[in-house]
Amino acid sequence: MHPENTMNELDTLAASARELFAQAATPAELENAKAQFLGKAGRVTELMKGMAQLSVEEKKTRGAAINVAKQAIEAALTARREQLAEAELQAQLQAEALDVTLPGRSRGQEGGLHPVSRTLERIEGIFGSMGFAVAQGPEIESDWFNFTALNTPEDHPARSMHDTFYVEGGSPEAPNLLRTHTSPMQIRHAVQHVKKYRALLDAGQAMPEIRVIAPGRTYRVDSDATHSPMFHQCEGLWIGENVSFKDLKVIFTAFCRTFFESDDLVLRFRPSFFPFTEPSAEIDIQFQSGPLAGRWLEVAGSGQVHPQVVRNMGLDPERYIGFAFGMGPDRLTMLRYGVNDLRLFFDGDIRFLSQFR
Ligand code: 2NL
Repeated sequence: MHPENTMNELDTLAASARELFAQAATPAELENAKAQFLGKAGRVTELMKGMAQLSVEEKKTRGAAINVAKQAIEAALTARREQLAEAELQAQLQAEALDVTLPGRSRGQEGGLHPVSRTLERIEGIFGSMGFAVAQGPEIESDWFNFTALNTPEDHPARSMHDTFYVEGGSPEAPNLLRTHTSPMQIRHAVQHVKKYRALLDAGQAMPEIRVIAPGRTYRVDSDATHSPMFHQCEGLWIGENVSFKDLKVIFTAFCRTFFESDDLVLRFRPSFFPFTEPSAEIDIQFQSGPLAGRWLEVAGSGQVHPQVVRNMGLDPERYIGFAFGMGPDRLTMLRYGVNDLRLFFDGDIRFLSQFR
């Protein structure tokens, strides 16, 4: 055989191997193709066998040439194997691809804040923005903080067993009870505040103002469509040297307009009576538009803090004055969402509550 033909023959062999390997679409097809060249009965093996009759010299050149072709075929095989493996991996990755940007699948109904909790958060946010601290404390109170410190006389009906839940602990003269309002927490806050600034006060210097709200659960023996034995209250207190009813009007008007998101809402202060304030006023609001427009709606009680209550805080009522108010977040929630039965808030019926999520 002519050397050039030999080279051509081997080149052609390697080329046809490369072509066949390229045509193999799967690893199995590739292994079959490999057998045609490198297997026991493969073309390269045949060529090797064909060298038997050649001289030693010829075997040298021929053998080397076949080896070059064999190595080229092996290299082509390895390259194609890697190509197919890489393609297989890419196909698998493609098939198992996850879109991590998809929103998660919900495992049923999602929870949310109770509508009254939403109201409490709104109240705290609005008064917080006007410089009021938020005070929270015990729901089981002493008779002193709940009634006596608030100037409520011994024979006041609120102190009767019919109106208030009395609990164990304490003594007949100083019983414990479930607080009937959150004012006791304001007294606690005021007493703490005054204690903190006692030295200033004793030196005749001005004390920083007391500005606080007390939101939370309260309890009274009462149950119908508009009363629940447990209900919420939020009281507010502002005490300083120059705090007047005008400040109460400004603060409470700003609060109502922000809370109800209604700039033209009108307030009315209607004379009333509470043992802990003098003078006292009920606060009514009137919407100018919307489903409740035109009616006067009672939203809070208020007044100038009674001198005896100021004294019970440890302050001189001749120097320190201020106002207080108390409102019902349950009722505010009813007005805001148009709910007409208070009991719906406390029945725990998910069909009702889920509407506020
Ligand atoms: C109402 C009435 C009111 C207060 C609460 C108060 C608190 C302190 C001192 C004086 Cl520490 N007063 N609170 C004053 C007036 C009215 O609430 O009808 N609430 C729903």
